Amino acid sequence: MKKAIIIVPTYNEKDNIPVLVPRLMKAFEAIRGWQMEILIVDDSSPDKTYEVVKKLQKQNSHLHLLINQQKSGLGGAYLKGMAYAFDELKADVVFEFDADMSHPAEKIPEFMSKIDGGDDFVMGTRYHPGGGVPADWGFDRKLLSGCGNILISIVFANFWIRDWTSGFRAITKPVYEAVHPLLHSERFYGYTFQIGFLYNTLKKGFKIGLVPYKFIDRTHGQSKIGPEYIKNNLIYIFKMRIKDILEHRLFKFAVVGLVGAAVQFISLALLRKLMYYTLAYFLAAEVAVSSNFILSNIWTFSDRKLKLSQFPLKFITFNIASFGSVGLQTVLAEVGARTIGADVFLFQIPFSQLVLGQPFNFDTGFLFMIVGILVGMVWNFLAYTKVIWKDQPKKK
Ligand SMILES: Nc1nc2c(ncn2[C@@H]2O[C@H](COP(=O)(O)OP(=O)(O)OP(=O)(O)O)[C@@H](O)[C@H]2O)c(=O)[nH]1
Ligand SMILES: [Mg+2]
Repeated sequence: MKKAIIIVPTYNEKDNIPVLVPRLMKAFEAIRGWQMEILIVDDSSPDKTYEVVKKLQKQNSHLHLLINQQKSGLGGAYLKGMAYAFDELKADVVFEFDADMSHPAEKIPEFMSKIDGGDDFVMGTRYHPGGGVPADWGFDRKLLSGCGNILISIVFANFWIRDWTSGFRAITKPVYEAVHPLLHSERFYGYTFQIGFLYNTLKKGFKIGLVPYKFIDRTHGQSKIGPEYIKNNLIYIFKMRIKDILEHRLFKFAVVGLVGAAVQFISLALLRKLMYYTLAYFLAAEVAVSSNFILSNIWTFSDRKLKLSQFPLKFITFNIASFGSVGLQTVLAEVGARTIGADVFLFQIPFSQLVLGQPFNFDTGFLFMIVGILVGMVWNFLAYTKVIWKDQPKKK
């Protein structure tokens, strides 16, 4: 039979455990086809929560206990607990579950039927219809939680997820195996573990199910996660997002393009002193094309690097694409000039001003310059991704 383990991290929860365990056992009764177990991960709580667990273990063979010598925060406790549950206890699914009864245990069967239905990750959510936070939460707490989650949605550009910080979740083994190696190098504060885990699950394209639930305030013990974590959460989400953008192919492509433009400009300035302008112009363009080719290969397409033997043919293709893009812009400029009356295009500025001695018309010329750059970028990006660094289907 497949096994699901409810992981409950605890720090000073001795009063909650004796109520929580029977509640979970009761909820398990409605679940068919799964072996349901509980794993308490206690960080050597000063109130000796682990002693309470040990006592309960005498009558319950489905209750496990993992004791950490040091307090390692929610994220650290979950990572240790998940490793133990999947690797030692051979779980197929684990849950994240708070000890303070904030999460309704009777919702667990609903999570399990979503897993049975093929979801890889099931997310408890307080901000979808059917969910909620306690009505007696103060205005500040509602505002903080609500606005915090909206802000995270904005930063990550994902409005389908509305509760990033909820700690009521079911996670299948494939999700754990794909996501936890990405998290081990990080330090977590407060909710950053929850946000980071969910965000990486989304990025990996796993199927996520939602279960709305009503959050219940704790009656015993003290909250460990306070407003001091706001700053850390903010830093964390912005850092993750910026890292994502910096790693994005389109961003690298744009940077390489800008570097290429600078290389061309500088080469032209140097070369025109040595030779005829037209020759210098084409040589400078070729230097820029070569630098773009090399930078694209080692950075933008580092995951699809070309073999040395492919270089000659691909470099010729790259040249055709690059000059094709210039040709396309020329055609556009011509059409623009004849229809609207724009003078010239970006790359024609040196031509018109220096070679032909014509002034550059910035009014309409500027518009076509922008359009030209955009069209040229789309052309180049397509040529790079679909032809030169075409994604090779992996051989089985
Ligand atoms: N093992 C371990 N568990 C922790 C640690 N910090 C928090 N927990 C547990 O994580 C769960 C969630 O923490 P809470 O303090 O309830 O945080 P919260 O739910 O955001 O805050 P409240 O709404 O005030 O309860 C509880 O079961 C805590 O006992 C820790 O450092 N180590
Ligand atoms: Mg709580």
